[in-house]
Amino acid sequence: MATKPSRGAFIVIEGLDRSGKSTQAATLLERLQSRNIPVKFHKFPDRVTPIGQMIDSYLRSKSDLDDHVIHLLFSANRWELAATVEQTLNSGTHIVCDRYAFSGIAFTASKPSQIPFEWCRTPDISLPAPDLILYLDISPNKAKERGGYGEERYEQEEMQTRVREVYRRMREETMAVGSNRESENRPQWVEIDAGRSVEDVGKEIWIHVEPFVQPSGISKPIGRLWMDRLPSAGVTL
Ligand code: DGP
Repeated sequence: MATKPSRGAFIVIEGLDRSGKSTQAATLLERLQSRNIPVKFHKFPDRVTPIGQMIDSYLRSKSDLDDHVIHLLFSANRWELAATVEQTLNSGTHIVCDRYAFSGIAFTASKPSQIPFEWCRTPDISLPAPDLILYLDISPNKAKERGGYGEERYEQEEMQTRVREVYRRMREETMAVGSNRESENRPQWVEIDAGRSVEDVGKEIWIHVEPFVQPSGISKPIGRLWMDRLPSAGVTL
């Protein structure tokens, strides 16, 4: 029987639309469950909650909202589950999560309204931080060839090209070596070539995930996203 780790690992899968995130999340869950490793799955946006239903309606172009408003709803949708995420991790269960705050920045900052990157980050500051981000990289051209493309609002090649650029910026930022405590606690960002077969991508994902799901667990406390981006000097909150 598998022993419970000190806390579970928070593993996020990110990428462009049709990069294979949902398929890979399902494969990863199966792998973990077949080894009796405790794991829970989350997907953002969670379209079931009242906020999620508003997001769903927007994504399917059944309603229209100001770009700032929908951005804040996406963020609120993550905050709705933040306490549950923490409880789950602290109970020793791992989390596999399909999209998170990185999608929030990537998609909003890529819109023609040119909302600044830093504005997009702000509402998600201090959310529970993932330990590992698996970024499935695919060219927008290749993603377009995959089934179901174009059904929802953001599934256009030009938009996805900008989204990819913003993801690249976040990758560089996350991987940059900093000197302060917050940066030591930053998640690990792994870029995976998602243009390959489902099996090959799945195998590579497992190589990166395995060290995070050992029985010894994760010993460091759950991090908080982007705390180093809070205004500091002389500001009392
Ligand atoms: P999915 O259910 O994974 O297909 O995602 C739905 C769409 O919403 C997809 O085009 C990516 C986009 N999206 C996901 N999270 C956010 C977010 O936080 N903000 C914005 N603007 N878009 C997001």
